[in-house]
Amino acid sequence: MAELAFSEAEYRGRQSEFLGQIPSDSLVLIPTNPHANRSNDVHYPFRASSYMLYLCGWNEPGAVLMSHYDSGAWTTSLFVQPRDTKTEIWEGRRVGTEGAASGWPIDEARSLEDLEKTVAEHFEACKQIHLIPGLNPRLDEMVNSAVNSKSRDSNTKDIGPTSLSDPSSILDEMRVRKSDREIQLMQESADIASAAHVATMRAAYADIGEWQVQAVIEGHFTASKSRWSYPTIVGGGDNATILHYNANNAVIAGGELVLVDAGSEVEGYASDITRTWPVNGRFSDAQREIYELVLRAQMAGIEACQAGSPWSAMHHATSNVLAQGLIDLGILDYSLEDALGEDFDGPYRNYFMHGTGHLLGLDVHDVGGGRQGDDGPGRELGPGMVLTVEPGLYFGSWRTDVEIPERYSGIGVRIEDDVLITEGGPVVLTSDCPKTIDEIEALVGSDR
Ligand SMILES: [Mn+2]
Repeated sequence: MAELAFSEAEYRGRQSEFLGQIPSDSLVLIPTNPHANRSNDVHYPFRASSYMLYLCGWNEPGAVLMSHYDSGAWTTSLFVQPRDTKTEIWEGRRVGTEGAASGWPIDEARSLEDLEKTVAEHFEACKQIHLIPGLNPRLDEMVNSAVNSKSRDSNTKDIGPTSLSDPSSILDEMRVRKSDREIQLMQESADIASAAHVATMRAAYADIGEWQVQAVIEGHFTASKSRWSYPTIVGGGDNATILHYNANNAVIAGGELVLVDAGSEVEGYASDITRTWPVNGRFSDAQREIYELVLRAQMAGIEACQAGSPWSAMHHATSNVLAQGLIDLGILDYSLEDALGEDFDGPYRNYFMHGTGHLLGLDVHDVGGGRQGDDGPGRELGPGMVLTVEPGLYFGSWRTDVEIPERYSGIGVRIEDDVLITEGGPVVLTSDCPKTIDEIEALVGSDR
């Protein structure tokens, strides 16, 4: 096989676990992402769909993975861009059908030029189509018209597909628990991101630009043959109180905190780290009070990441610490019970507006859900799951919806680590990234 992220046996095992849950009178179609257009004739860097990476590791645009059942077994075909020297001179070398057939964990490789004809032939032999929609408009259209058409053949001879479904929930469930090799790749991604955060702390100084912090982070990703797994957030001062801030174009004054939320990816697997620190290397008393509270909440959240606990356990653990801390600092004038409110939706949420974490994997907000729902405590945590623990407190001076205490106005703090659930307790994959006040004060600006 080509230099793929996983062994052929691991890819084949995933395919058979997946197809084992699909009725044999089905045709299965898994397209990858298109090569997205940026403007005019320029494209964004290509990133394959996570399902395609998961099932066979194919990393070129436009491909379609097709499985059909025949003579007692599933056959999996991959439709790929064929070799084409004139196009390759401009766009880069292609693996092509022969390369795909010999190097990838599939039964046969075909040219995308034959996709429509081949798929149409297979329609006749199947009753159900399982397609991940929204990725390949031409395929969506073909499949919809095949399922909806009332042809003479389908009316009189009962030929052709009659139902269409999206198989992604089966794959999502499989992706929730990571294999040993997946965990290894996620550890590599966590190590790169940890080192990148350390590098930015070392390189910081008063009046540094948010974009310069971003450059150090992303420069480290690139130098490590990695790239970001989501757009880097660098928010100085008040900008840290905007959860998905990414303008990254303001100067961070000495005395202000900067919140850096950035992660890399390795073979498609994401890391996701947030650190918050003073650009001049010294926490003020007010900053220290909020930071220590968020850190205590985060440690309590990590401790709650135990196999067998409900998903909601870590959110409840962080919420308890934050609400009590807000009372102790005089920010909330309530009993703990009232500050937490019914269903953990009380006034402490004025300053902590998001969830405590999410699953992490091939997607940064990974599939498989898990969050606390209206009707229960959410997914049970189990070995092999990787999730983030990321409480925060935000006191945007610009807020008009709630009262912002003067002492803490303009402070936003979030601390985020990536945690692997094991039978022996939580393992912090991002533990190489310092987060205590002493460690941070020693690091920030130490390159200068
Ligand atoms: Mn996150």
